[in-house]
Amino acid sequence: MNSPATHSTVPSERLLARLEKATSLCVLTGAGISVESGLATFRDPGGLWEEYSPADLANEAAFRRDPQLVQGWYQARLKQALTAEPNEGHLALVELEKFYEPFLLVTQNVDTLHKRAGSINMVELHGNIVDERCTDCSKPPVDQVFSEDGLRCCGFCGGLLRPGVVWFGESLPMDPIERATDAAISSDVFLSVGTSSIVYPAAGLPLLAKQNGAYVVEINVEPSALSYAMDEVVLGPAGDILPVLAAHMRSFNNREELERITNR
Ligand code: BJW
Ligand code: ZN
Repeated sequence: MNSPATHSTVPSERLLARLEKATSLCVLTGAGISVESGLATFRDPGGLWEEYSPADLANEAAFRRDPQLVQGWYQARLKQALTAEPNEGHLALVELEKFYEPFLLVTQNVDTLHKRAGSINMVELHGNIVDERCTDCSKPPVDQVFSEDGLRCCGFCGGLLRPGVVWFGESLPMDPIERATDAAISSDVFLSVGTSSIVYPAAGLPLLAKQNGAYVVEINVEPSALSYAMDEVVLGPAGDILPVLAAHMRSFNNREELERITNR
């Protein structure tokens, strides 16, 4: 039986010590990390699914039923994502990456903000909103055309264009989920950031990490569906908490480097 996770608004000394000792770090992010970039989450009040249910939008059957609605929704979100800028949380993860080998950032987000922030070792579990493809021939839309009712179609075969994201009931891309699973299993510390932890298989990653001995930490403004399974829950915005972790590792490494030089 798990002992209940420690809940605090600041990272514990234990977490900071674990980060100092760790060799491998795996970080899972969800929509919450992009809130401070001005993007909405899915399930929070005022979120992306307040008006429509996932069944209306994020699955293949819904797309076939009402392609206009789904294409329009994704075009609007694409515009928002490309206008948004990475925030302090995204940037702190870019810095944390430098202190660990191996490091893997596993994101469920489709907004491309991690990539634009400069994260290198990362996988997009649910694809991204920028890379579209044809539902019939799978080609990217080089020559987009419009149907009579205004739908965006493939210039090559006339098939409907769809976003390159993973909808409910669809398999996750093979390489990203394999890399994410390996990284979770071999991590010394696992951070689960800004996710409600209800969508699988992503939500299974912290559990896998925990079963394999990692110190598992949630960073979220409120408890998630998996808080009970965490070693520690840090309650606060990702854009406030992650920079504290990055700053700690920066000064720890500077101290180590100074000691190494002065002991020479
Ligand atoms: C802050 C903050 C701040 C706010 N700072 N935090 C096992 C058990 C049960 C079901 C399944 C299972 N395995 C598979 C399933 C089925 C299904 C599933 O999980 N269903 C559950 C909902 C019950 N999974 C799938 O279908 C997956 N495919 C699959 O498993 O394939 C194999 C298979 C095939 C056929 C049959 C069965 C299996 C695919 C899942 C695809 C998910 N796709 C979406 C849409 C992507 C496109 C798009 O963007 O439109 O991905 S759904 C949506 O949810 C999106 C997200 O990536 C994902 C997760 O959401 P996230 O990021 O957690 O956001 P929120 O809004 O839920 O939470 C935000 C959090 O942030 C909150 O906690 C806030 O508190 C917090 N927050 N401000 C820090 N400032
Ligand atoms: Zn086509």
